Amino acid sequence: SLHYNAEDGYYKTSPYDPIKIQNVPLHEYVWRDFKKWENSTAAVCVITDRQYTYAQLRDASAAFAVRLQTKFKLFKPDILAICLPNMPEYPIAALGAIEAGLAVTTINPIYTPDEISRQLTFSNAKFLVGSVTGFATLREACQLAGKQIPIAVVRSSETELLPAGAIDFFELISTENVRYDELCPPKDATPDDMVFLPFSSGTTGLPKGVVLSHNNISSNCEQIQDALPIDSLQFQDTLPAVLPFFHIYGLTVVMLSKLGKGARLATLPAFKPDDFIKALDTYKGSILNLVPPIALFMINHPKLTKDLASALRVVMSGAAPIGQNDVERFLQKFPNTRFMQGYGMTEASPVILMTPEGNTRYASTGVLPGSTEAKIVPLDATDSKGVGARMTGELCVRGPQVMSGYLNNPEANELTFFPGKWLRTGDVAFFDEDGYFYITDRMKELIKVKGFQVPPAELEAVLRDHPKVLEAAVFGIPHELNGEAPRAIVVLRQNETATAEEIAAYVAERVAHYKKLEGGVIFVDEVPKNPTGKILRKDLKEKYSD
Ligand code: 4UV
Repeated sequence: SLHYNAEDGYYKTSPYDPIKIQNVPLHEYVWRDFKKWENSTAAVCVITDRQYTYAQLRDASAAFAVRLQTKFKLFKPDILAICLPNMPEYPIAALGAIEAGLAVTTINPIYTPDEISRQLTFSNAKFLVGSVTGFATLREACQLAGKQIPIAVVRSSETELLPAGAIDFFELISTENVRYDELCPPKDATPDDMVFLPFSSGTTGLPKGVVLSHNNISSNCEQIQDALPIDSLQFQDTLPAVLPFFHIYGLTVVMLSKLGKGARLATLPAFKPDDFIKALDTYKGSILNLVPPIALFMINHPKLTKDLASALRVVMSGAAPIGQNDVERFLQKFPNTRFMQGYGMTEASPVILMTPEGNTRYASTGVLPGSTEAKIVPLDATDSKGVGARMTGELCVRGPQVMSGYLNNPEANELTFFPGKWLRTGDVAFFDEDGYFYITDRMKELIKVKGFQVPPAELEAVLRDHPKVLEAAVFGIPHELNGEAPRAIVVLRQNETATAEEIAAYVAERVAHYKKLEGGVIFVDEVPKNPTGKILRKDLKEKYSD
């Protein structure tokens, strides 16, 4: 319902009952009901079929926790980095580290050594978990960061060779000869301690460490469960886990909240059409979190018929806008599914909005989950007072899932919160008379490609390193399949010449492939800026989008 007070103006509260704050360590929360399904499958790899029951997953995590402490002397407040594609061992690494009292920073496994080294430096991680194929990249990243940290590597089978210099992850999770009583509970631990440190550029600038606590994440899991229609998450439902676990959507919504409910995660290391279809067909995927490009794939791919997805009951899209007509086309092809939408951001663990039971307002990203409040602050406002129904402005939220702030970054925190702990989303939205929210635009500079973050500031820094480039600015243009594509305008140094291909190739060598300048490079005489030197991003879009 809608409220008003002198300080906040108008603000909305959730239609759901408040959630219960859990106040327990996150691994205990995830395992709270584990007895109910201990012998059922928790995670299975769609490529190799290797799998773990809930009991095996939990025991392996605990074994990992013991060895992190006893073999590597890692304790609170040390940070462990995971740089893995989706696989059944991912939750073992994450929940084991948490049980040892550590916090976890999650790194995109397709990052370049440069990108990884920045996150290692910034997070000051003391231990790395990676894959066999990613090992060389991790070594290079450590070298770039000037770090010597142990790297444990997950082999995808017992026969896959361990690279020289790597630690065998399987040895660290072996339940043989492990003394669980040697595990020391972290000293002075509280449920408000950091448990995850994912990275997000937020409303401006370079990626920053987002401090998320045990209570932030468990609150969001509770909020998600309460807002899910009752029949949409059943015991041993299979969830094709294609959204990457390093991103908060995959981490909380797919991995942690579903492991807490006895679901079966069918993990996919990357999106490949045949593997994805196998997860739906052979593994009988029944609930599915996706991003809009995957929904488009499902609509358009001739091989993926309704019959192959016959087990599929519930689909939830998020991380980027999806068109109402695409939702309708999806439901025409898969009429036996329920289509839901979610909206969130890393800084909110992530869920901020979810469509409720029986929703047919497909243009809406939903209503507020339990214990969450929101207000709409007009873009031209001089204060931070919220306005009423159908008026647009910046969406601001608060609730138990909202981060305490970015790590070591008081300036960014100052910009990101309005007084009263209101998180500014950087998204433009309004709500209707029934409390349904609609995201209409993004005012922050962030570009989203296939739902992934592409911070313009990061690409601008890469471009500025090019010897021929004087200045550059990056913005997003619409892209039919991926949502957006990054485009650069570039000012060359005096007397230099270059081709657009040359500049784009330079960037492509240094960033993960979804950050490539797919939207092209345009040479200009100057970058539009305001008197204080800030890039006028609105002007960029208006002037150079065609
Ligand atoms: O920080 P981030 O990369 O976080 C995400 C989170 C997506 C989620 C989370 C929980 C869900 O249940 C779900 O369905 C999706 O992507 O990027 C945050 C920004 O992404 C845009 C918006 O600009 C956020 O500030 N965004 C996220 N979801 C939507 C969206 C959406 N449904 N519609 C439009 N934009």
